Amino acid sequence: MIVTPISRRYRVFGGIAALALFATYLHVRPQWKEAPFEYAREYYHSVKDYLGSPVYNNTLYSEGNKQTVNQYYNSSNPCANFPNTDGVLLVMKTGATEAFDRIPTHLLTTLNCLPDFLIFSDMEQQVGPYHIYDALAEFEESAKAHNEDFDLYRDQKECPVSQKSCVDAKRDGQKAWNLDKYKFLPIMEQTWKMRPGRDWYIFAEADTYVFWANVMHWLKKESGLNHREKLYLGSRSFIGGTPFAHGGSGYIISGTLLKHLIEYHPGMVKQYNVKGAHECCGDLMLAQALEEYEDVKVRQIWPMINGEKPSTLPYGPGHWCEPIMTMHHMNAEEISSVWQYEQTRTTDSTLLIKDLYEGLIQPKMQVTRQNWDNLSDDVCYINRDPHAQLRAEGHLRDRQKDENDMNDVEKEAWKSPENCAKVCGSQDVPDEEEWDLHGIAERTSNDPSTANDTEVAEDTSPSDAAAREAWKKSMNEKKRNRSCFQYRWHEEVCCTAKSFKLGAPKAAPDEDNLNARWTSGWHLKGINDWIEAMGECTKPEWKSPDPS
Ligand SMILES: *[C@@H]1O[C@H](CO)[C@@H](O)[C@H](O)[C@H]1NC(C)=O
Ligand SMILES: *[C@@H]1O[C@H](CO)[C@@H](O)[C@H](O)[C@H]1NC(C)=O
Ligand SMILES: *[C@@H]1O[C@H](CO)[C@@H](O)[C@H](O)[C@H]1NC(C)=O
Ligand SMILES: CC(=O)N[C@H]1CO[C@H](CO)[C@@H](O)[C@@H]1O
Repeated sequence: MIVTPISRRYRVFGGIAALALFATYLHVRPQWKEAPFEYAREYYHSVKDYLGSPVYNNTLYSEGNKQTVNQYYNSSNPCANFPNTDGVLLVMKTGATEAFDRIPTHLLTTLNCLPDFLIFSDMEQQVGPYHIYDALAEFEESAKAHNEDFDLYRDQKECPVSQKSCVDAKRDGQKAWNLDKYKFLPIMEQTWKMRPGRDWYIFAEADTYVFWANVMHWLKKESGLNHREKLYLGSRSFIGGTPFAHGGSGYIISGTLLKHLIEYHPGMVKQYNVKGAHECCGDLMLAQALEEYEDVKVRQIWPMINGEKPSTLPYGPGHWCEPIMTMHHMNAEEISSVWQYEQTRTTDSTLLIKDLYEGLIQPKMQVTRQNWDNLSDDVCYINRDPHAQLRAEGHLRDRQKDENDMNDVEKEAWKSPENCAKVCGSQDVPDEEEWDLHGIAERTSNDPSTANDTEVAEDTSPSDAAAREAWKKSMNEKKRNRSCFQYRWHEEVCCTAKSFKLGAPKAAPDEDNLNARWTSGWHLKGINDWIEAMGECTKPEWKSPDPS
């Protein structure tokens, strides 16, 4: 065959093209295997680039948080400050009845920036380009067959319309919970099969929010932990004396521990699948398996791994300079807000619990809210009348202050929301403007509760700056030592809290019965005094895991 110059050119071109294709294949192949979601993500990003850089008013921005969040939300490059998550895999657990309510918001926020993750449910499902795996697919038929807990598993496969329509018609949320516990150990097994050999595995639920910058920084820089050790970290709870990492808060397992648990004990998952029918909870069973087979117990890293959300977190002592790594009970809207907050902070410093308060909660604080429960229930004041005592809820009755320890304000606190509000006020310390040095001496000698400070006052002369300084220090200590920040009043039960939290609305009573209305109030002066006395957090208080 005669080779014309043109066909030669084609052949050279073809050769080069083939080589280029092959090289591209070699380059891309590991990503296919490792990161099945990379494609969708890049497509998404290229489409967004094409659409331009959307910049919006930041809906979180308000008078109260101008210092901490930006006025505008530049949503064009959401993953720019996202940490490198090499070696770490997120495994999210959900249920078929809730997946479509919960998963999409994750995909639009944090999961959008993770190169790889796994989502497990109790049915195989598809959300757009993302696959949700059935954690129970390999569960033995014999263990499922006569187990009522699997009714939902069977029913939802039969559902001819959307899961939500089938569930709404039955209104039986308990069934999803009953099925949930069986997923934990099969998820461990399938995760190791599908994504073996990662350094760390982070397990979360569909209502858990993960603060990735803090998690990665802690794991790699601050924790001093080695993924080659067998580690199980989380927020520790107990059931029947057994410690376990609370599932909803999220928990962390080292790759080495997961490998040992799955590879070295072949019958383990099967054994626990059967055992599940007699246990309450999957997170507890996981802890039992880790202890039984690997002799590993959970190590406590609460409050970094946290079971609350921004509106229920008890801000105050012990919840301030600590960095936050996870939150729980987050609905879709809350997940989106916290993500938006992360995206629009004015700083990239470590996100502390205090920052959540300043960015998201402080702007919502006001003196009182009606039909509101701020979750005040640390110390209670209830009418001593036996009938009133009987009416009050048991756990609140148990938290009553001993009458002999009450001051006059506390004795009257149950009578009305206004009386209840005064309890926190009785812990106030005078403002600096109010205490000239004579005032200091006077107060000290008249007020037995400040007996500690007598020494300070004794050698006080009106010009003594040092004494003033010492007094100030002691006032600051008092501000920090406050044990009453807010109150809640309802049906002659007054309770106060030793932390401050926003809480949630309560239904208004049917008739206009003021007594039955929930009233909540915040002692803003006390809260702000405490915050001021705490000062800046000089450094993040990372928690070292308690020894197991
Ligand atoms: C942004 O907020 C300002 C007021 O702060 C308002 O006047 C303006 O209409 C808002 N823009 C958009 C696009 O919503
Ligand atoms: C938004 O961010 C993108 C990418 O980070 C940047 O190119 C663009 O200039 C920003 N837009 C505004 C208005 O700041
Ligand atoms: C702080 O409060 C505790 C208990 O309420 C009390 O025992 C202690 O003396 C207080 N310390 C100061 C400096 O007021
Ligand atoms: C909304 C909410 O969590 N309310 C709680 C308020 O506090 C009482 C007493 O502790 C609880 O029973 C409620 O569940």
